[in-house]
Amino acid sequence: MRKIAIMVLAVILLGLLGGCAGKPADPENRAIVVGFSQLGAESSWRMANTKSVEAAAKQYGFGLMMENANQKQEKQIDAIRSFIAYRVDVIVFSPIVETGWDNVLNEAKQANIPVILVDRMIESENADSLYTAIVGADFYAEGRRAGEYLIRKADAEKMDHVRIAEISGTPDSTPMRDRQRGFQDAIREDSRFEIIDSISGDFLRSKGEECMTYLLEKYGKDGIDVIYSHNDSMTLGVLDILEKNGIRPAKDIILITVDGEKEAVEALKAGRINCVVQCSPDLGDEVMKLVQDLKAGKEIPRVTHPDEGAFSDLDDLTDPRVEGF
Ligand code: GYE
Repeated sequence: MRKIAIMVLAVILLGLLGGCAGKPADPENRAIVVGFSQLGAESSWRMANTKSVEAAAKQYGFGLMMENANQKQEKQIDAIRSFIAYRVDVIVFSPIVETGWDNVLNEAKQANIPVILVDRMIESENADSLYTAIVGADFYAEGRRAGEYLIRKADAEKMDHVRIAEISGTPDSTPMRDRQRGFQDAIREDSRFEIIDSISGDFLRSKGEECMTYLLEKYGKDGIDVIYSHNDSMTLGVLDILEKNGIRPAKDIILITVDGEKEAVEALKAGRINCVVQCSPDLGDEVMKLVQDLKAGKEIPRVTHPDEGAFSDLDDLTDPRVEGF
């Protein structure tokens, strides 16, 4: 109860503040309250994504109740239940893993509160009826881009046997599953490539360090040609370990990473990473636009993907569009 009271106060304050800064908030929107369950704060991508949602809610003049789940599914379920109890207008949430949402999303459905997924997907036999729309990246395409880069790189370097170690994201999460699948599909037909190992680093920098230490102990520096890492945070951890061990990243071992945060793009430009596959965290504006349209009774698209590409040492890195978030 106390928590709800605090959230209500926060929403009122946010609404008031929203009216003061930047573009004037639409007074029509003042009454709309969005409940946002963010999954955690595990990476720069996630922090940028949180900021994007907060800024967009403010811009649209919506009240925003935000709860951060610190990587715990139970906490996300609790947050969604509190949004239902408060009777927010729309629930926006970024599911940490794909499965296990049926009960709570059915409760939202019973309460007639629409759900918009942001960033990640859910898996359920009834998925179609459990959410109205999703705004998030096409992770399968990102995985393919990583694989396609590697094919070009192997051609350029005339490599004939390429041993790849994959450091994957949170098990059972959409980016982990689809970045893996896309990458595998892209290189599958090419017999030069062998994925020698795949271990989870949970999208965390500290675990990226642990994974790289483990991989070096197991295979030695000459036993690995490529690290394919599912996000920049883990890759930055990998860089630390390689450099500590006197191994030249991007030269002795090819590094492919996903996200495009500033530190990774700088490392790419400095020749310490080979390829950065972009994943945009700026999803807030699109989400709030959908909230507004939904509340206005308009049809909204079921799936929205941001435009994304990839930057690599085989491209012109002086192009001003090569920039991180
Ligand atoms: O790549 C990673 C974050 O779901 C796209 O989650 C997101 C991923 C992102 O922790 O850095």
